[in-house]
Amino acid sequence: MSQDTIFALASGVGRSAVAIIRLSGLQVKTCLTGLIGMVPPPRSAVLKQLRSDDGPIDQALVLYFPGPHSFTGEDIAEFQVHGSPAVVSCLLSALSRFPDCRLAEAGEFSRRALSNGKMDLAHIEGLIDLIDSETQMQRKQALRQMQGYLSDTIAAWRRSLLQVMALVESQIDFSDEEDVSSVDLQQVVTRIQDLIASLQQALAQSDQGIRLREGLVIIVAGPPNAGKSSLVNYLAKKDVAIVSPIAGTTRDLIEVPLQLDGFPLTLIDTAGLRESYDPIEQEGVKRALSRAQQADLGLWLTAPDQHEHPPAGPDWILVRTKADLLPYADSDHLSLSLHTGVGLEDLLQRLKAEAARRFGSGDALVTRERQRQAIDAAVLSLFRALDRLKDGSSLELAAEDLRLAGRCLGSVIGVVGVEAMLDSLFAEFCIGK
Ligand SMILES: Nc1nc2c(ncn2[C@@H]2O[C@H](COP(=O)(O)OP(=O)(O)OP(=O)(O)O)[C@@H](O)[C@H]2O)c(=O)[nH]1
Ligand SMILES: [Mg+2]
Repeated sequence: MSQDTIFALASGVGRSAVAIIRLSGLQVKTCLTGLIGMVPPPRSAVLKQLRSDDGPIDQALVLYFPGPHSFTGEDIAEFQVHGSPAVVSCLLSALSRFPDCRLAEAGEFSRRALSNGKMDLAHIEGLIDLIDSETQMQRKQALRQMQGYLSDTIAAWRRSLLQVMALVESQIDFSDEEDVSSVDLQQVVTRIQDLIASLQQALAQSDQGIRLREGLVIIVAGPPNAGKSSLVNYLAKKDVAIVSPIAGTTRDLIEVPLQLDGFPLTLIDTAGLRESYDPIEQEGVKRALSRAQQADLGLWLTAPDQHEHPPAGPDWILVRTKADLLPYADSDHLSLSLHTGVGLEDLLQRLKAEAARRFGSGDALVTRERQRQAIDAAVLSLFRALDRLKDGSSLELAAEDLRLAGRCLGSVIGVVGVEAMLDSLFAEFCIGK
């Protein structure tokens, strides 16, 4: 790891009341002395004039967090300055003139926290997701991960695995003495089975955890003039799409991010599906059909005089629009009217139910594909170990499978075999984190 002292703007870019610039590494004390003439007492704010060789920079609240009890584990200083782009750039350039000091790369502070054992990989993934969270359910899930929900569980799983491994090793040691105790072997088998059950339970909820990070994609499709754009505007609570009585109004895909009960959704308005000679409309229809393939859920809208069926694609909710023009209720459709408001609450309830079903209650343990694959691989190794123990083929090979399972679990929190993915993970961070 580089020995450089790194610094970056930790708060948002642009004008603001306060901007925070953070600094981490061996030169922190030198920089503090150079800029404010002192090193503040640990973890207490001091109000000081920041000065460089060119004169005063700004008045700032300055904090000092000596390592190892800091976010990165190194000495850290924080400058809370006035949030003007000119102040920020003046301070950043003053910092860059100190020896061995440079601007941080994306995620570099967190990467140091990982290297110095302040956080593990699952904590860091939670932190990334917390910064990216847009809805309340996403925030809750990310905060839990950042505070160690998955990490602690992995640690507990690894502890029980270690106990099982110790039992197996002791059987190997004694196996040349006459009787390998079948009681002990049975105990090992039961413990492995219990562990597999907990891992599988976590995997069963992983779809929900992963989806909550990514959001649910709902496509709104149907024949032209069905009222698709009108409904999208209603759900988005703003005029995102043009509405008109002319069939074929919408051509492009219009994506609108939404929140429903704290769950993240993306609603996509599409071109009305019909045969057309207009090449632009044809392209719109092609895009609508192809996007429908990737959506999680579809709303298939038809007006009372339209009887088209939805194309292959996601699960469709059949919606009859313009119910105000309909003399009778249509039992296999959800009927609604934007003119009278009838059926709109039913649609919202239905969407909330679909979201709740697909996202779960937001307490999934596994929230990333990477974690799922590692736990999946651990389960496979555990099953292999079980087979070997049951048919008594080889204790040594079973022990090896258990070790392998341990490595897979270890990779979830980054203790083994994750170097290759770190670069891409930290690139997900903004600079300054
Ligand atoms: N009577 C009635 N008319 C509606 C209702 N909802 C929408 N409309 C009208 O239906 C017409 C078509 O609405 P749009 O939302 O543009 O329909 P669309 O499905 O997006 O149409 P394309 O983009 O052309 O595929 C407009 O004139 C709307 O005002 C409704 O609930 N009742
Ligand atoms: Mg439209």
